[in-house]
Amino acid sequence: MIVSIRTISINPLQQKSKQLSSFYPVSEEKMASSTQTTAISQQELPHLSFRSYVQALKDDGDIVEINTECDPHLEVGAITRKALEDQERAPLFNKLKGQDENGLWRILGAVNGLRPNPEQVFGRVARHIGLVPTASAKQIMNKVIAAKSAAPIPPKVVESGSCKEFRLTPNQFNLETLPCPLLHQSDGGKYVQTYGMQCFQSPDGSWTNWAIARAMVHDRNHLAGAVLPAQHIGKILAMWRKLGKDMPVAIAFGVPPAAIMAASMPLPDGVSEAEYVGSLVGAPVEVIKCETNDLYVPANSEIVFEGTISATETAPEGPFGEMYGYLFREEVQQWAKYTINMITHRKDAILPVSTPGRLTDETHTMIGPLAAAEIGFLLKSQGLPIKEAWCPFESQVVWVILQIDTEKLRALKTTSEEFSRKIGDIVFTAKCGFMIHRLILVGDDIDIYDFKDVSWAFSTRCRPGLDEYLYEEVLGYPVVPFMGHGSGDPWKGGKVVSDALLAAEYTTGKTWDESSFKGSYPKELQEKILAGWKTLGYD
Ligand code: BYN
Ligand code: MN
Repeated sequence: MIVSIRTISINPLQQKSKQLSSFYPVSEEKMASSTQTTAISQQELPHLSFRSYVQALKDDGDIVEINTECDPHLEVGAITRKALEDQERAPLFNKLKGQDENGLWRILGAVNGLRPNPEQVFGRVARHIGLVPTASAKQIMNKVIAAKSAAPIPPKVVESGSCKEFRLTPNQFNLETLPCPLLHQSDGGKYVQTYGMQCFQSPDGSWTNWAIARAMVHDRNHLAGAVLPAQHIGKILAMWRKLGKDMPVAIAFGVPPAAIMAASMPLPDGVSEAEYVGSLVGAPVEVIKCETNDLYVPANSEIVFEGTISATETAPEGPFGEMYGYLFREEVQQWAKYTINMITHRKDAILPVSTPGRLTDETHTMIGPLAAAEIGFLLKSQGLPIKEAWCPFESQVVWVILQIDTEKLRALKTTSEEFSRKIGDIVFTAKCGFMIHRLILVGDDIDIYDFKDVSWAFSTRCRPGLDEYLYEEVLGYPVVPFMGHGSGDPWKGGKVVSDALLAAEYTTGKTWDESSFKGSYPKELQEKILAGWKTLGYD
């Protein structure tokens, strides 16, 4: 079936996987020093190569290889969903119904879900950005934020790459028979694009954007995909449509894990995600030109779809079981129509797949924390006294918690209303606030990564009504069920700043003792009790 084959000279991964695995457990500092090694070995690190990432998960004991034939029709989705909900190891489906003779394709599910081991809950997220798997949420956030102020490192163009091992023209592939998964029983189509990266450019070439937006199979060589006007894919597509031109696009699957993180991050308008990835990993991402257009994709991608989004035509898309844990059966809309002109891929390619729904999947581990990082950075850059920002999964990533530096707050001699409005005005009109519907302000005593702490503060310090500042005129995110399927305008409003700082935090500082073991007894007494805990008869 495949006539045109271009083989790359070596498959360095197979030869070096032993050597590489000795890299994995090293500290972040050691990772950084590996910048000094050759360009090839840098590009093979798990955060810069999807194939190495899969190997790293295997070495971590974090993958279940399924070698019996599985059906992309619901079976892959169901297994992945259970693994995600149970925080189990990621399933690698090696044999799928519909796979072609060159292994197009296998599927990895739960690519960026959570791990069962409490010391490594964020192990997969950490591996995406070159941190050790024991990295905490706070360490992950710090690395993502630090890259925002580092010098951008543009991608490096290379002439060969494993994504070009096989090339398929439209008469050589059929999306209707390839193992595109039906992920939930009522999905409107086979969502082949859930963890690939759309690469596209503004018509003048000044802005190259990488993003994730869902897309399903329409027919043998077309996809239908959601393209929200507020997202960069919507903004850039509008520029092409204004010129009456189809937008060239590539969807690259199995890209460097650091790149897929950046593609899920609401970086500001005009910023090219590729340059941010460079800053994040301290090295350029290697990219290679597409065969049928002038776009560039990561050279070691597993699979690349090259094509266009029509300037004029649309196609029915949806419904899809989404990140909030619902599929609304009537939700079919006319969205973007993609034409796929070529597929290139490596041998035995792995298609990464996200099966979103109830906690905890990639839409939670990536969208929420990355939006929080951007929101915290934006507020700090505007001089606001924010210490940290986090998006608790328990809020289904609808909330962002902002920890306020209350000493600096008191120096501002401000009020709850003035301060909360200042924050809401900035965040709810910014790109990074698009999907976030509630901001909760908490004091320094609250550990924002601990939902028990957050919920304690929110429930006891924020007076419903008086301490809440509503926004009905800003852009809303229609996918949130209370927006798209609620009683108001799906696209507008429904946002609030909830001030969970007590009045004293604006004036005198804390006037209370926390009624807890930690907060209500002298340190020495606590230590004495802890030291003698077992002799008292406790385990
Ligand atoms: C959209 N449309 C989408 C998705 C989406 N944004 N999805 C999505 C997203 N984002 C998924 C995953 C991740 C992010 C779908 C589900 C799907 O406009 C990680 C896994 O809801 C499983 C496919 C979020 O269909 C976007 C980010 C990003 C956008 O990726 O908002 O910031 O890029 P840009 O506009 O900022 O450049
Ligand atoms: Mn962008």
